[in-house]
Amino acid sequence: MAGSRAAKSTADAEARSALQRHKEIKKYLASEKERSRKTIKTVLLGIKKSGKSTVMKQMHSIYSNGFSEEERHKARPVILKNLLCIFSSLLGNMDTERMSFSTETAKSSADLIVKTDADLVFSGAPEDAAICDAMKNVWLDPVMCTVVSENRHMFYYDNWLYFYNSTDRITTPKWLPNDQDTLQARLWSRGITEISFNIGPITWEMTKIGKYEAGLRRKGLLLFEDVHCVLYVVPLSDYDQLLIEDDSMTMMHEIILGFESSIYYNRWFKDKPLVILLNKVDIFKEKLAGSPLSDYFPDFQGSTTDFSAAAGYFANRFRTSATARASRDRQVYTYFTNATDTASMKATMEAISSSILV
Ligand SMILES: Nc1nc2c(ncn2[C@@H]2O[C@H](COP(=O)(O)OP(=O)(O)OP(=O)(O)O)[C@@H](O)[C@H]2O)c(=O)[nH]1
Ligand SMILES: [Mg+2]
Repeated sequence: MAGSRAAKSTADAEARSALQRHKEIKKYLASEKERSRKTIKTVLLGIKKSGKSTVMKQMHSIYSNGFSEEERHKARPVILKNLLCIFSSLLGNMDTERMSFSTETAKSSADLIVKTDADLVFSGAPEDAAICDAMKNVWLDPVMCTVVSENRHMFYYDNWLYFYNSTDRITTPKWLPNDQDTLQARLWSRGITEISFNIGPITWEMTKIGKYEAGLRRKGLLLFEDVHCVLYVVPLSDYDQLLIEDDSMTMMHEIILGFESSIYYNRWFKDKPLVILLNKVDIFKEKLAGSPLSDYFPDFQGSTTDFSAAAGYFANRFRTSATARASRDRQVYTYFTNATDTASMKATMEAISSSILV
């Protein structure tokens, strides 16, 4: 009896010691893994509407398994406001002499939308439901097909059709945005946003600078001090956007000049790898046939519909325009992206992570 108690206590002691060893090994492996982890600090820059927030949201969503319920709840009033702006703009552009609604309900709904304060906050109040119903009534009217096709390229933000086409779903009471809706919610960004995420052994610390305001510039410079690389977002689809102040130039000419002076030759980024995300390839591709690249960049030799040649032309411009006057060893990498496409953004980020910066 006494012998079996002694044997049991020896076995217990051995089990405890094995467990202790197991814990120590686990701790050691975790600390080794942490030691081998590399941190890449990066700043995300680009002109207004280039897609910076969308890239940030993608990183957040991809590397933390989608948006949380709270984040989707927060996106709801933003998207409803986006939708209200879309309807107000469409109705504002509608030629009322030529086009009219087929029902009284649609007409009175349109009147309600036009009269609604553009600063309305969708707080969940009963009035929200009335506006939602009004948007749906207008959306159901056949005249809207003509209005939409006439306004296809007249909008202040690119993806208005995504929300417009989802009006039925979005205006349903208690609708909660899904991941793609949350990603597409359009909110003008201000200030600095930071996120951190892991890709394999690399921890990315990404900082987005919203606007180059005076106060931000100071903070921005502090941030730039220890960055390892710069991510610069370029909206390719701006190749044919003429500047209001000088219609011999497009937004893309201005971006290329701005890239050279504020990024390439910026002393804070000297010797830092520059990763250029040539974004909005989907819109770029769609625009090319109707708006030939050579009309705006006469040295482009390819055919009007040759997407690869046109996209390659810009990749080349960004890689070589500045290097002609500076070090040829400077690391400038270009990637084509559609920031709204989660799978392709994941693949791009992983390619950047593994092939360039390890
Ligand atoms: N189709 C398409 N739309 C895009 C792409 N990237 C961004 N967008 C859309 O373009 C609009 C502007 O994108 P944002 O990410 O808000 O741009 P931003 O650079 O943060 O803009 P600011 O905050 O104003 O500086 C949004 O409606 C996005 O959904 C893309 O690659 N393809
Ligand atoms: Mg933004």
